[in-house]
Amino acid sequence: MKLFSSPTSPFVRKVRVVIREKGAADLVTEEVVVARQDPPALHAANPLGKIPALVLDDGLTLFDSPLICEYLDTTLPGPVLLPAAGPERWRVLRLQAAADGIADAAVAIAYEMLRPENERSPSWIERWRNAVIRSLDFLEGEAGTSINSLDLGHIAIGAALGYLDLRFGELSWRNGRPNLEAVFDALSTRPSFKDTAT
Ligand SMILES: N[C@@H](CCC(=O)N[C@@H](CS)C(=O)NCC(=O)O)C(=O)O
Repeated sequence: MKLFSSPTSPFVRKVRVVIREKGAADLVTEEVVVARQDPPALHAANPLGKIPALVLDDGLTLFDSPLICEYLDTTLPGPVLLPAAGPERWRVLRLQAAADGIADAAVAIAYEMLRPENERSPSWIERWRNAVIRSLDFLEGEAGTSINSLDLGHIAIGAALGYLDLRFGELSWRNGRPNLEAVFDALSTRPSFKDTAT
């Protein structure tokens, strides 16, 4: 399999952590691309032009990180990261959706900041920032305080918080969120997270 990748994308990191937690690093080669430069090979794999995109050995391409993570979790041996059915499945997917939403809003702000200052929208930046803060508070109440059994929700949370550390240190997401900090600290000790840190 080939993964279109980037060392800083939170969505790619989620996939790279899943690959490592499944013990499958040897099965996946990575091609680092800059999605905003529109490489044709990425467009062939994902018409949306976004990373991550996964090319399977039979040529089928998968994109959008939740789909890629579910494919890897379902088809690879190793610990189950997304329960197949029942309330636990919806709990994990809900946490992943909130964490991915934080990453989406943070990436949108980062892209906006790349534009010339007179083209930026302060009101959109403020709206995305508020979404990040509300969702951090939501996760503080929902994500628990420790990791008994690692799941895709934890992995998505770790990837989103790691991205905030990388790009938005001034947001100080740890302030007033001891539960999230404890979960993040526990994740950060895992080889899968250490190996994919930037
Ligand atoms: N919903 C997508 C989001 C992926 C995404 O936004 N990736 C960014 C990099 S962090 C990207 O490739 N952006 C390029 C673009 O928007 O043109 C997923 O979960 O995979």
